[in-house]
Amino acid sequence: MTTTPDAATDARGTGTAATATEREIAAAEEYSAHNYHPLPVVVASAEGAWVTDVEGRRYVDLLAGYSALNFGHNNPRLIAAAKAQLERVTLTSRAFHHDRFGAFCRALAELCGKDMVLPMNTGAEAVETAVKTARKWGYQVKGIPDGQARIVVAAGNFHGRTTTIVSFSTDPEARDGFGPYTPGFDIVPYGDLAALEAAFGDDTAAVLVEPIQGEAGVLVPPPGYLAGVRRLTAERGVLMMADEIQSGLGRTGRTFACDHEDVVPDLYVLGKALGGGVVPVSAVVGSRDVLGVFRPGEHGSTFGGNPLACAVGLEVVAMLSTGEYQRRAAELGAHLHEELAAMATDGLLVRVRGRGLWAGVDVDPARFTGRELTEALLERGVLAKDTHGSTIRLAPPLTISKADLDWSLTRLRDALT
Ligand code: IF1
Repeated sequence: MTTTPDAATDARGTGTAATATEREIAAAEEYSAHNYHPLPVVVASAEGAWVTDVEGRRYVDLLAGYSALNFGHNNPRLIAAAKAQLERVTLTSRAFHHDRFGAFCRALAELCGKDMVLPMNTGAEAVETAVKTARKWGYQVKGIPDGQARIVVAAGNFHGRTTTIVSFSTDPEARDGFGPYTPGFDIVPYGDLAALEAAFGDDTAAVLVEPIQGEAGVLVPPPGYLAGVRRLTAERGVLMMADEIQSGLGRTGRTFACDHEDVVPDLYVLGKALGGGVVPVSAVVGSRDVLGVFRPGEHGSTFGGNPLACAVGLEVVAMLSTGEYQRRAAELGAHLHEELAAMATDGLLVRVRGRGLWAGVDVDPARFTGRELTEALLERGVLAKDTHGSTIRLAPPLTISKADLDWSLTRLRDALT
């Protein structure tokens, strides 16, 4: 048999003929740290809600980069904004001003109804920024004795993977083996206002909370919880910091998940979709009396607020300011939840949670692990991601057509039957 040298040599150089998929997976296995266990699909290109693998097979993407791809793959407006900026200037560092920065910060502040923006890159960096803001504000404004500031967080949280952030994780996988841990955090059950109030002391600077917990399985808190957090924090002079990195920017059918309870936190923590799936863009957004605590040299990042990030982020904010994507997420989300509820009624699913185009679906652990279900979906042309146990999460791009959504739901029903 004649083969090309490429096809005859896999990444281990053992000379075994392999498919393009097998070769790529072998290379990843051999040359990358094993901190992920991806599904066995190798994506080569994508458009809208669809991705194509190296063998030419097509899949509907129901993960959408954990909501980073709210506007779909290769969104023409975002790609055009990025291309135009690529031809001009991509990086200046914050040592100099550049001509995309002010427009982006102003537009994002306006979208949030706030005064100021502190741009960073990844979600974890934005969360770290919020933690530093809370501490500095606690000392400078609230008068907490130096070094004593505390931040209340919720059990089951996911806020990122830095050493400080995993210090207040309750997930052994995320946390164990990475100590010593950063002190200064109090953990209370999610959705429990009495426990939150009991955790408040004179040294409490802030509450950090996901309005809907993603990693925990798209957990929607009891009605009134967010409004209660807002009321209690306001009463006690504590900052409310909402991690809307995954829940924000249209996903739940409103601009922010906090909007569902008419709650405006002191700080919005944003990421993922803010970069349109093109570049990493994150930010903390707040009022002048909170974000105004920073002085030059106290915080920053080489890449935060770079021209390319600002050009893409500005386009993202412009797209969100019409409300069109939020409406789509609300309408298609209602349809998604109706269809999932019907599957639950038919006994195919155990439980469904979520809001807008975002769902956490529990299956019978005796029938499937979440991983097994995502593998069955992969075979049927649908990409989804499991989370702990027998839960999968569904978060298609907000741009998905109803027909494509229905196509993937038919595949889900088939996989479950
Ligand atoms: C991974 C989860 C999703 C987040 C919230 C901050 C961050 C995230 C609410 C940090 C990141 C990601 C990261 C990704 C898996 C993923 C995730 F399952 F772990 F929880 F989306 F559901 N706040 N979430 O959801 O943002 O630093 O990653 O930009 O593999 O770690 P980042």
